[in-house]
Amino acid sequence: MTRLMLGRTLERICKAVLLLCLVHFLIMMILYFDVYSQRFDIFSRFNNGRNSSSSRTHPFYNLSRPNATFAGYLGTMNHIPSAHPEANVTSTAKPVPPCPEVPSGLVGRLLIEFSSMMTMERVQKENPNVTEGGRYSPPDCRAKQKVAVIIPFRHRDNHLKYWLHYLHPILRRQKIDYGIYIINQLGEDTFNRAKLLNIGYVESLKEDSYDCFIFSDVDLIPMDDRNLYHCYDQPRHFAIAMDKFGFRLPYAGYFGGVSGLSKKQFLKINGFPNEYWGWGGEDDDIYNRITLNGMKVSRPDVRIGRYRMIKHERDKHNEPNPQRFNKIQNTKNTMKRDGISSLTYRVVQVKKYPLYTNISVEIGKPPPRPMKG
Ligand code: UD2
Ligand code: MN
Repeated sequence: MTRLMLGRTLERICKAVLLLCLVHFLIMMILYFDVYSQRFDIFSRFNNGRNSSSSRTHPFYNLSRPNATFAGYLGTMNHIPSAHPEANVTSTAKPVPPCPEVPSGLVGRLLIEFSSMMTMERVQKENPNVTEGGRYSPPDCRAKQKVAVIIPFRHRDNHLKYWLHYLHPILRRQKIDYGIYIINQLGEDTFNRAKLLNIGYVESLKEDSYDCFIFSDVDLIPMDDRNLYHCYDQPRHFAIAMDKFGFRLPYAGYFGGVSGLSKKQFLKINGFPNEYWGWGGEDDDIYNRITLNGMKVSRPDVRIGRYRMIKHERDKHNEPNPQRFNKIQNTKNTMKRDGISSLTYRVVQVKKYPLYTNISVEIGKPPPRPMKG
């Protein structure tokens, strides 16, 4: 009899354990798909918010979103940001206070992934508060600087979607007053990143009185929103710890990826060189310009300046520039004549999209190489 009872109890315990395992497995599956696929928008059924910012109240839902953090997922955050401040703004004419040095809505480390499909429609839905041309200013405080974010571009539409998906919410949380400018090189001649950045400087200033210019590759996403996209006392290098370099600065004078200069700093170095055609060297030239003009590069903490780069092959017509090693030896001589003061180009079209302004330009081609011998 007692044996029978013992057997039954054991059977019940086994059943309960099995059931628990099943429930656990189901939860893991749901989380797995939400994190790695995003296409299975399972949690959105429990979330009535229209945009990504309102989804921030659910830490799990957040994980694969631009607001996602490891800390939030692990429950180690000391706070989860409340609903987006925009929602509480009324139209009373009260003057807004200056924005705080360290915005309170930052979430820290972010989970960045590029495996899910991204569409522009989705990114637009996520960012209803961004106005035409990719403009935004914090509704509840006055930012000290107006920031133009400038992206050199050609045939990277897929990367641009991810960039917008991640960066708009980050910049919003950082309380940046900003505009996004895509400088699109027309034609198939050799790519010229630094010249496009110079054009971005001139063209964005035609749109507004920007104080600060942040130059970003289209494939680079910050992994921490404490890496604040504004200008500093010295020219700023933001992308200091990239996945492709093992999250370390590849060399002391590295200035590639994402950088930021105030108007004054930019003009002090005569802008960027226009004569680097093809891949490489232009970032080192800019670094030389900064140090030769008595400035220092400022950088965030290595734990904060982390970036993920979307994997890609080298583009066509952006082959490594064989002249780059020679050219970077000569910055001291060339910087006065080659720069913003000697910039020539032709704007073919300025088009305002909901999340960015596209400026398509003709920039010419490299001068013919001198004949050998
Ligand atoms: C590195 C630097 C980059 C620059 C470049 C040398 C990093 C993360 N970045 O990038 O700042 O110094 O070397 O020139 O180390 N682009 C297009 N279409 C093209 C070619 C380039 O849109 O056909 C743009 C795009 O924004 C891209 C950027 O130019 O992100 C840099 O080119 P890349 O990504 O091919 O070069 P990469 O990753 O070696
Ligand atoms: Mn790249």
